[in-house]
Amino acid sequence: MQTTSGTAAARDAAQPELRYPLAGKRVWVAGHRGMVGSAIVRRLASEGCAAVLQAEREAVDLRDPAAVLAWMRQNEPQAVFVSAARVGGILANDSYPVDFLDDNLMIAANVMRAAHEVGVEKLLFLGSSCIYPKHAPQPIAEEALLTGPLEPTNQWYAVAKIAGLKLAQAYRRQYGRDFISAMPTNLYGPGDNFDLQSSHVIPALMRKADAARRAGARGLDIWGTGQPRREFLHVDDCADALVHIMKHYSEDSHINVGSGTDMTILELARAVMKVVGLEGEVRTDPSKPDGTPRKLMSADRIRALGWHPSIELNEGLADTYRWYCEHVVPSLGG
Ligand code: GFB
Repeated sequence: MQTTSGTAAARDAAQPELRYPLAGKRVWVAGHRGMVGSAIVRRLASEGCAAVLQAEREAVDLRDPAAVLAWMRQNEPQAVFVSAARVGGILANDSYPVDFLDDNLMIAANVMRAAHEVGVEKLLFLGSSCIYPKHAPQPIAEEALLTGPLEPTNQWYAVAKIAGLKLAQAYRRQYGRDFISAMPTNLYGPGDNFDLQSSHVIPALMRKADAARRAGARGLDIWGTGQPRREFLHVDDCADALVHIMKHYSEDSHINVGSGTDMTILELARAVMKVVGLEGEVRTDPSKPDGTPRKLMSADRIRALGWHPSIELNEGLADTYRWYCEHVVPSLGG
């Protein structure tokens, strides 16, 4: 039976303090063309912002400090979502270490320095669950940061994201800036990258399964052993969480953004086959890297802040597949 204090605690968790309302604010979504940035722009439509600012890539290269500062001075954002990043799946991370380390360091440093100089009121920096040690205890709490060696395939990206979250903390500590960081788990959804060499696992498996079904083939080829476990979150759930964090969270520590459950890549492959309508077996390829064995993040902190995901994996996969069929398949001539 629920106690009175339990009821009060549940109510407090459901209604966290509104620390930073976005209504009436000029909000910049850095990286608005990406999967996460475009989802944040969609989500902000119901927040009553004065403006949702978007910097086109041709107009400002976020790796160029002078260009970022000039754009910020001209556009005067009050709040910033740093969702711009060079991202990719396991193979891209492993193949282009300079791009993943250098681009992401530059983006984090330039956007935060300019935000400080123009007096941005609140900034949310986005990282990734790969910041945690390869063998962190599961589910991974925020405190596990820097307690052990990283997964080698994505250490370059992870180091850049760790530097970014530390930089946000440093601005908070040295200058009192309200800069915070969120670490989303593996994301998927409309707007994802479906290129087989550089994508994450969900778009890759969806594309391969769709091509096999259209060709009348059976079975799905996956990389690795199929045994690694991953936690997946639909990008619209992620955007909802990020807006929630922007409004309700103002702490030194970064905060995890996840669904709270994980599955093996083999289970994921079967779920994708079902959504796509492909019959047959899943064929593994142990010559390809598995990466981190497991990275389920603790969702305790974000749950305590009153946020829960609402999109089930099968529903999210179906939504993503519809988007793929509508937006990507035609360009493949399929
Ligand atoms: O999504 P993914 O590329 O990234 O791979 P990570 C997840 C798992 O799926 C790995 C397996 O064990 C892959 O071996 N997998 C199976 C496949 N088939 C495929 C396939 O066809 N394509 C791909 N891509 N994977 C990334 C990091 O790690 O996660 C990034 O490299 C970032 O830096 C991102 O942190 C969230 O989960 O292994």
